[in-house]
Amino acid sequence: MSETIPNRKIIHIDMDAFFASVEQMDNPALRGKPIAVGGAENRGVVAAASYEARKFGVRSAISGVLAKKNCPDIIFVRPRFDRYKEISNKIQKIFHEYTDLVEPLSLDEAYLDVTINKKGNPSATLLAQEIRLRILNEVGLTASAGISVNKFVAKIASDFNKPNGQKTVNPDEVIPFLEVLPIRKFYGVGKVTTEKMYQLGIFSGLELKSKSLEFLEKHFGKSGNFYYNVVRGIHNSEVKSDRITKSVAAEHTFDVNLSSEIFMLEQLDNIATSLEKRLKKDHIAGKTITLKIKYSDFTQQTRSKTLAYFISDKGLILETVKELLFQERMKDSVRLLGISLSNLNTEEKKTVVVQLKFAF
Ligand code: DCP
Ligand code: CA
Ligand code: CA
Repeated sequence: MSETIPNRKIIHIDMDAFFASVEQMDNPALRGKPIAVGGAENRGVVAAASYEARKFGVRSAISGVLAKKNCPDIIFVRPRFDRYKEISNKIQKIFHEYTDLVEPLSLDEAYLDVTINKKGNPSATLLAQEIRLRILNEVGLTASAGISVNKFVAKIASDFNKPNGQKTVNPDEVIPFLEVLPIRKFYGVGKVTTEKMYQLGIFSGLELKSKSLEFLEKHFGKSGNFYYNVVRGIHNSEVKSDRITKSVAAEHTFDVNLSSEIFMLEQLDNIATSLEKRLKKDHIAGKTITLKIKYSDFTQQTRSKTLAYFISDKGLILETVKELLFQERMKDSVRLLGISLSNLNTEEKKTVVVQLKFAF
């Protein structure tokens, strides 16, 4: 096998009985009761069921009629999508305190790449624990998590200790984990494919692995290649972030306009200090330094320089800023100065993640 498995640390977080849990949180009368969100209308379908209702065989996607039949005490609740969206935003905010490599899959779940993270914590397992605790404390809901080397395994693992639990599949456990995994639990293998796999004598990962690439491509087309790889622990799909930080900036507007470069340098020193603080906190470095100047006549100017290497230290930032400051005379007295750093190392994640020591 010539392909290498990149050493990544991926967390998949999924909220427990999401819509139903929100309704039970907001309305104490519903707590501890079997409830179904949706399904009340004529021919309606259940969107979410509380864990109390699941004991009676009430699940999402079944009809309200069947839910009532399985569980006569079921309480139907009207969905409130705005509220779910609001809570979804709150959990996304928490995720972004750990990494900007966050890929939401739906309102209630997301992948996080924490190989490099803002807390500088090498243990993805501990990070997942911390994130789940914060969701509980700050939002009031439980979540489950899966932790592993790629999105595929993390996603499957988050279901293992649900609700309110988590599972880590360490790098050396990935292959045995997938070998004993029932084929219907492979993410991306739906009902129809599961049936087809059964027909071909494939019931677990081990049997899937025994099939050649040609065999799988013949029976499953393009997906054959996907199945062939994932069961070998190969899934290189990146966490596709919805917002990647492109630059970090700090600036200051003065009470009195400055006309002396000496005073400006003093101010730039302060600005560089707060910029450095933010860079260190988020473990960010950059190559391009930009000095922003707003004059008292409200015109604006920017001067930039790109280095061959990443910097985040105040001293190095100031060195370049000074150069930019003296490069050209000021047009007028100055009312605002700002420093920003772009061309960040966060945009080059592929080159920095390899060869990290694994402490899951
Ligand atoms: N949902 C929906 N229709 C479906 C499935 C789900 O509207 N057919 C909504 C309601 C769920 C939410 O999406 O609360 C999240 O879906 P999940 O599949 O993650 O299910 P739950 O969060 O409800 O339960 P679990 O604890 O198993 O994750
Ligand atoms: Ca969920
Ligand atoms: Ca989900």
